[in-house]
Amino acid sequence: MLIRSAELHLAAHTPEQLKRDDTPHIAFAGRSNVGKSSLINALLKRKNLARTSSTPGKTRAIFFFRVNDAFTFADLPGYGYAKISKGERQFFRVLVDRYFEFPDNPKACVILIDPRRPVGEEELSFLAYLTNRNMKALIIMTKWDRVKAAQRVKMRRARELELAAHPVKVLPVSSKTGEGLDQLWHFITKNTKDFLSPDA
Ligand SMILES: Nc1nc2c(ncn2[C@@H]2O[C@H](COP(=O)(O)OP(=O)(O)OP(=O)(O)O)[C@@H](O)[C@H]2O)c(=O)[nH]1
Ligand SMILES: [Mg+2]
Repeated sequence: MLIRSAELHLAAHTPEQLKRDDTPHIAFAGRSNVGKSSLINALLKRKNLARTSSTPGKTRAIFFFRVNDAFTFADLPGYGYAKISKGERQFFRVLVDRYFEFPDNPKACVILIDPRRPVGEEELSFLAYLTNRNMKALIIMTKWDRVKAAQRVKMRRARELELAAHPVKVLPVSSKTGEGLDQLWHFITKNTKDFLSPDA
C-alpha cells in the first residue's frame, strides 16, 4: 500500500467527543500492551504516529488516524488491564460501545492476541459482540518475531482451536520484522476498497 498521507484526525477521550465521518474504519482492539499502536505505526511506516510504550495502558482514548484521505484506523484503548480502576474500565467500555454503535462505521475490526497465551474470555466475548453487529473481524497473533520457529505451528493450532467456534481467520504478524503485514493490508483493502483511489 502506498501511504500518501497519515495523520491524527481525532482523539476521543469521552463518548461526546466521537464524531461521525464518511470514511470506512478499521478498528484495532486487544489487551493492553499487545501491540496495537505499534502495529498501526508499522502499517503506516511511521515511527511514532500512534504512541507506544512498554507500560501497559498507554492508549487511554480512541485515536483516529486518517489514511490517504480515504479511510480511518481507530486505535482503541486496551482491555483487560488490571491496574486501571473499575470505574475507568467501565468508562472505556462505554466509549468503545458508543463508537461501535455509530451506524456508518466502523466496517471491520482487527483483534490482536498474544499467541503465547490461551485466548481469553475477553477476546471471545468481543468476537461475539462483533458477530452480533455483522462486523468483519481478523485475529492477529502479535510479536510473532518472539515466537521460536519450533513452537510456531503448535502455537498457531492451539489458538485456532480455541477460536474454532468463530468464523475468523488467524494471522501471525510482527511489527518489528514486518512479517504478515502484506496479508493484513489485503484484509484492510478488501474492507475499504470502494473508497480507495485507483493508484493505491
Ligand atoms: N518484539 C516485538 N515487540 C513488539 C511488537 N509490537 C509491539 N511490541 C512492543 O510491545 C510493547 C507494547 O506495544 P504498544 O504498541 O504500545 O501496545 P498497545 O497494545 O498499543 O498498548 P496500550 O496502548 O497500552 O493498550 C512496546 O514495548 C512495543 O515495542 C512486535 O511485533 N515485536
Ligand atoms: Mg496503544
